[in-house]
Amino acid sequence: MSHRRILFTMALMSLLLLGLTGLASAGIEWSIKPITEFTMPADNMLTQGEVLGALPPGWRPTYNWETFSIDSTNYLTGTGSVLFELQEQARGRVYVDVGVDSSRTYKVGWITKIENLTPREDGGAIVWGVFFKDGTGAWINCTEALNTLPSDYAKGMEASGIVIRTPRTFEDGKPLSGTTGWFVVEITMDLPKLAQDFKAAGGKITGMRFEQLFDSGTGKVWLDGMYLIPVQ
Ligand SMILES: [Ca+2]
Repeated sequence: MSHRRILFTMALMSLLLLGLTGLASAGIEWSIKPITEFTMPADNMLTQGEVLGALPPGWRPTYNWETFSIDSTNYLTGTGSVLFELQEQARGRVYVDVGVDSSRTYKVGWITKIENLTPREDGGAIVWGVFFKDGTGAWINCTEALNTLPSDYAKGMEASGIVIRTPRTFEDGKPLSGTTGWFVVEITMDLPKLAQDFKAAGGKITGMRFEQLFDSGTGKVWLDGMYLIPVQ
């Protein structure tokens, strides 16, 4: 193959890659941004997404987050937040399960903040994740699904079996740590597109699980509220 031919082939491959990336983008997107005030969306589907003097019944704390307190002095919405205090390399999470309309795009959000959060040094992190149920009610294997898609498909989110989570580390190579003000984490999911791209059994996504996970370390995490809203 001549030098010129090789260059042409490389250019063509680049174009093909760009084309594929464009076609397969935006099934799932995420963001983290600081906030100083927040109004719970009126169309929040998580009717138990607000902390009103007790743990919302739909929230399921597990691992070391089974121990928590209601904080009625630190919050942006409702009348309080849930505070998790972690000692000695503890691991904790809260998850919520919901049934969804497979034809919609949804946005899930967590209102949260941290204090003196110190992830364990060998890969500890605080992350936010989503799980998808297919048309048969089984959890979709996100690792297998992402393996068939362009590497930037999930915008840096990482699959781990049946869950796909925000990155464990950011541009500086470090996990979120220390003390912050309130911030909101949002993940937007185009369910028809994801069902197609993930080759969901039954051709659709019928349910989701949302989790906030700290794995693992010490410090404090507040969860002020959660919401799920249809978009478009
Ligand atoms: Ca609240």
